[in-house]
Amino acid sequence: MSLRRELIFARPAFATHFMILAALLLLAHTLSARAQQPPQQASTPQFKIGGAVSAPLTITAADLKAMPRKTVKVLNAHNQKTEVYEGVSLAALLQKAGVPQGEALRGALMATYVLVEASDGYRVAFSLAELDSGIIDSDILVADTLDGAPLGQDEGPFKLVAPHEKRPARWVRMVRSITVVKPN
Ligand SMILES: Nc1nc2c(c(=O)[nH]1)N[C@H]1C(S)=C(S)[C@@H](COP(=O)(O)O)O[C@H]1N2
Ligand SMILES: [Mo]
Repeated sequence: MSLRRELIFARPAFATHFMILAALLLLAHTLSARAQQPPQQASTPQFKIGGAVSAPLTITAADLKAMPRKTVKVLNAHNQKTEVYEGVSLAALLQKAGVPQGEALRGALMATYVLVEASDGYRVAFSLAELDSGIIDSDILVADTLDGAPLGQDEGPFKLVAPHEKRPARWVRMVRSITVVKPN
């Protein structure tokens, strides 16, 4: 260490001032970085469709209302109630994101699957083939209403419903994202 540096840092007052200055600079930097961030999006209800798709999408509640609507009447095996869900078919949403359908669904796409994730971390998979109308008539839909009313906080705003399954285990409450996954 040079004599000059030793002299400077040997003086406690200088070291203290130096540290206060450094702390202030850090604080100023943090505040300005925060100010530059875009404001938090007001939580408009939405979910994402992404992964191996040609046109990743963010679907809002309004987008869903504007798409062709489908209604299913189904017995919920859990509560033994007949429920009417309304929403948009999952196949139609995937088509909007550019997922190949019909004759174009071949080769590696036959092993490609759709991961539906909820805000509580629950995840469910469907293969693309079981959502393709050229292979099977799927009635799986992303619903936004139950018995005519918007879905509540613990279920919605979006709920994936697979009406023909015996247990509602692949029904996904609070859908947050739909990701197309092509395995290696
Ligand atoms: N988001 C989310 N959806 C979910 C689950 C979950 O834990 N989280 N559990 C699943 C299972 S295993 C079942 S049987 C049904 C239960 O539905 P219910 O809780 O609405 O009766 O929801 C399915 N959907
Ligand atoms: Mo379950």
